[in-house]
Amino acid sequence: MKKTLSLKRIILFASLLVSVTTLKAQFHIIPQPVSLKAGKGSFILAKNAVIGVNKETEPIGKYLQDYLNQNYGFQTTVKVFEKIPANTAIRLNNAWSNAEGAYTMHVSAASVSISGSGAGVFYGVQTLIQLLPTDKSPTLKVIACSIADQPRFGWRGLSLDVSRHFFTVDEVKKYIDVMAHYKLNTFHWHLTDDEGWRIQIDKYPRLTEVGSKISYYAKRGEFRKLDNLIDDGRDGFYTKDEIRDVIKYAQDRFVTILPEIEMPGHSEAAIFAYPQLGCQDSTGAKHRVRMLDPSEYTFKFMEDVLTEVIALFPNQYIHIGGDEAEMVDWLKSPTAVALMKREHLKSEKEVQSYFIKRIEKFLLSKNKRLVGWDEILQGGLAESATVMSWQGEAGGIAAAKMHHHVVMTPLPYMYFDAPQANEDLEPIGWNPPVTWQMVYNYEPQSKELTNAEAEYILGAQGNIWNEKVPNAQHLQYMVYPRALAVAELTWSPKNEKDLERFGWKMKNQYGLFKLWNFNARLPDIDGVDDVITNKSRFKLTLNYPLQGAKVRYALNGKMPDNNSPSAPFPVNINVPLNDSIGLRTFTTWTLNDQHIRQTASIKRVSIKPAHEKAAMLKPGMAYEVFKTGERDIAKLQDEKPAETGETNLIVPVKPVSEGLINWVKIKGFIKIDKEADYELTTGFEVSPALFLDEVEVIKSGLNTYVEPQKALLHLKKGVYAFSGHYIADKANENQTLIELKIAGGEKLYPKFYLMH
Ligand code: TNX
Repeated sequence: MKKTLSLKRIILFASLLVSVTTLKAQFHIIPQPVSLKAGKGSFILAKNAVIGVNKETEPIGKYLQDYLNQNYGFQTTVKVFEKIPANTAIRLNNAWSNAEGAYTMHVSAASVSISGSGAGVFYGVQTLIQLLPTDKSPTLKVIACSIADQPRFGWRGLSLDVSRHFFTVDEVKKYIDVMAHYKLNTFHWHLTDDEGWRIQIDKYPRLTEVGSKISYYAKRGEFRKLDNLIDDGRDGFYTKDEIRDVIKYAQDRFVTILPEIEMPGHSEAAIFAYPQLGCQDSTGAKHRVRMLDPSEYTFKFMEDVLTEVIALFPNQYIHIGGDEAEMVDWLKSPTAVALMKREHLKSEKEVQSYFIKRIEKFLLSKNKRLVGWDEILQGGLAESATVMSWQGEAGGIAAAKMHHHVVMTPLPYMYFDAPQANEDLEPIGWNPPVTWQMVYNYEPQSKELTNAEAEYILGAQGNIWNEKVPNAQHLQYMVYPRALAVAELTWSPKNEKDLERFGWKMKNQYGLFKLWNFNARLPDIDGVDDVITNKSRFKLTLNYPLQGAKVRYALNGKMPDNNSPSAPFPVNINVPLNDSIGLRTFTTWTLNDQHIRQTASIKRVSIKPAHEKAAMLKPGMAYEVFKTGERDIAKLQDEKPAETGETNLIVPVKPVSEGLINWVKIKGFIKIDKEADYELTTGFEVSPALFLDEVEVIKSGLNTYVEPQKALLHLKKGVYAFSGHYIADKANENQTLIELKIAGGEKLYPKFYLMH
């Protein structure tokens, strides 16, 4: 009896497992839909299928028709109906919905039906596109399912800096295209900056005649050396017709364009074209003159420019920059000094505030709303301004508390000009690295806000600055796959966040990237971690999620390259280990000859059990908390801890006041009941220092997403003394300090193995 029951249980458990894994294996939709249920069977989309539409959804039907044609060579027909007959293969129904962007989708063996308001139907089509196979077969199989979906935030943004590097209309369209595939809806177009003015303005033709040819002038020695750029720059600008064309293209994809015209700083190109705009008495013509003089000429000029910008862009928002203004220049400008006197402005910050407020007033008179970087808070925030918080979250939080709308785009999480893995192995970028995991874990509605204040957060946005981006392929490499994390964190419900599932879904996007010829950065090889081990033979299995990828590896040698011998995955490495070896890998896949480099070191140590007996110990570990300004842990030797206690894992710490830090020291034993191979890691994003039998097994201070590390230890029955330390901060308050599992097996519960 007992036997049959457990057998039944096993079968039940196994079938549960199967359904979970098949569900996983089929639905890798990004962003994660609000609700998703698997159906029975699948729908076969034929080459000549009919797409039934209403008048309202006809453009979306045509979009889908084009997509199927371009990517699969299908010849579908779009038919307009008042009421679409139920036997139509694909039905795009215009339906009332109370949430912008909401849709439902039902895929049965017979048909696909998508309903929603305009944007909603478009998003349903994007979900359908993600469910299509990515190889070009004569029929396309779509797994049956029911989806109800809608976005969490209205602002799901991605920026593009076309000043530091100019991108052509086609390159910009491709960028918008892929944004739309992931339901991102706001394209922030950074059109002007020091290194180039990129938008035609009829009233001031020199802005483009001169201001868009900065690299030409730099080469002739007439503009400063562009040594902040990785290349010599790329000249170019968009005519008004081209801009209208891009706006239309974006509208067809339910993407709003936010144009940015920088002021009063970052204006070197404009000043180079019209020197009268610059600060009269700045650091001298040979140096950078990037500050606008707050003169009547400048205000008139900028209002004229904005008038033409407003006439082009339908967006209710206009971004006027406002970041990194070198305001000290104003203290030397007779215009600014006179202005301060006339308007009773006490500091250069108040001049900036005056500047922005005047521009805001102008925009409001044209029924437009001002967006600016968080520096516009300095000297007093303009009354109706929306703040883009980039220097961390502080500006955004302050603005939301003042009941201003906010778009969160904070450093480091939303900055895609940072390398996405180990900086020594990645192309040059602004440091430190920002991994997709860091992007994904970002939460736009800070805990510091009340629910009512959090309502002022419109959403979040990923930014890319292109000083170090020499072409469109590299742009795609930098922005993706990280932008997929922005898509999910701005669209999906907060409680649907799942880092592991997202990581898995992300790897399943490469079929689409290949189909679109889109150069997203390739995933890393699984298992290339720094390892500390006490074993004398080391066996490592390297796995890669993309079929047909090649890996080349070397042990203790040079970095392999295109010419090194390659092996298909999985790669098994089995080596005797005396001291330590270095592993270097080089991965290529079919896309654009991109390659990913990774390194790891494997080090042998010896670890002995302690003399203590488990029976004499208490469960949990001991901790001490020091509240101090001292960053060097060694200097805390003689200090008395502010708090002590014991815990099963999470050490409770209260926040410290400005300038102080919480140092945490932990101590105890790990109790091993069964001799086996164990894996010890940490769940901390920035790792603690961990010692086992006084041997350092986890190094402190490493970003574990960038430098993954683990200890692989053969442990006998007994207890092992451990100690560790780390700085407790917001980032690690909910993460697990010590994670122990049987190698390749299940995780163990800390309350069963931690002793002191
Ligand atoms: C700061 S992010 C800037 C950009 C630069 C970036 C990197 C922001 C609002 N301003 O103009 O490209 O640093 O140099």
